[in-house]
Amino acid sequence: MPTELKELRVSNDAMNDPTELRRRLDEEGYVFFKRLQDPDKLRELRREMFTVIQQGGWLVAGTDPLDGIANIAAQCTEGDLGYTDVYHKVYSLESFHRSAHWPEVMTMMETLMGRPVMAQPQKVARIWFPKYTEHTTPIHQDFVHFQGSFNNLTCWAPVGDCPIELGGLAVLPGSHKVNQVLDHHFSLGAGGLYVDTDQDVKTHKALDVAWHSTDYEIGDSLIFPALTVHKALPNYTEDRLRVSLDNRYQAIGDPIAEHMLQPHLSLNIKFTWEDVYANWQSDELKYYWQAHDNPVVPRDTSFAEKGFAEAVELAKRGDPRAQLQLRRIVKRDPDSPFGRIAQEALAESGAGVVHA
Ligand SMILES: O=C(O)CCC(=O)C(=O)O
Ligand SMILES: [Fe+2]
Repeated sequence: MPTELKELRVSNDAMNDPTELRRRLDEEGYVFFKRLQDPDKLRELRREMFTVIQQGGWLVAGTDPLDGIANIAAQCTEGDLGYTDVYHKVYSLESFHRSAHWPEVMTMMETLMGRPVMAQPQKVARIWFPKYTEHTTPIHQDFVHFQGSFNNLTCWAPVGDCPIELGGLAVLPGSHKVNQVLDHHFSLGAGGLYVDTDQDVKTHKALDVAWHSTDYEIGDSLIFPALTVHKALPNYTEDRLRVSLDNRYQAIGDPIAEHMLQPHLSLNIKFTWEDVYANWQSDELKYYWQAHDNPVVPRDTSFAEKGFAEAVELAKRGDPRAQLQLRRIVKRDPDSPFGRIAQEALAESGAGVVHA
């Protein structure tokens, strides 16, 4: 463990003590469990996910998919044209969706919330290439992305062991006590928005703490509410792909943001639940959320719009990361309003539009 990182507090000792678990969640802004999820089930899921990933060309051909040995030449990430070609195949696995409903996870969520809970329809998997650290998930609060309610809980769990160098999740304990959505700025990496904690620590004492993480083992699960500040660590391995589950849970009856009713990464590309369900064996989990009457609230696009406006300004001033981001948007979606503005900004900066 690098010296600047501290170990996550393990809460297995309090697993059967809801009051104490909620106290820890309120106090520390996260709870972490060793082997909350069954390692055998996760290994089976790993085999299925990595087999699809290998068929998509992201693992070295002929290697054991369970080893997760990345084909570096295929490097790409969320937001890249081409990422969804493989991601959406993984996303269509029935077993992947089912894992978010495993009783061990649902029971823990109900214990923590003290109310009946629903897994939000939009499940998320993260597939992170090695030696691609510029695209590491930046410091953020989940609310800007998933919205709905501050009380929503995220459950993050690697699909396999995830030692520090493979780039697991790190949290700032107690940071949820800022009790507000912090300013988020343009960044590369999942979500594309980051909190400048160095800056914000001056106004928010709760941010003046050390990062906590761990050498995750298969089954370990980190659970935190929507305002807890967190980030991923860089994947510094030579050749290993990091894959993790990243699911959200809400109390039944709480509001849900409209985009969480859609498959992940379907805003810029047509990808429907019918596409997801094409090869499912069972109907049990199809549209399961329609049985609940959660108020649906519009997506607040202001966070993403602000990040984009910052990227445009930075790109015009020659910032290479912002220019890279705009090129990716142009490649993905040249004729959208964002795509057009991005093309203009790149032209104005003198940077080419090609070579994303
Ligand atoms: O796995 C990642 O890189 C990002 C995960 C994350 O930020 C989340 O679970 O909310
Ligand atoms: Fe997050």
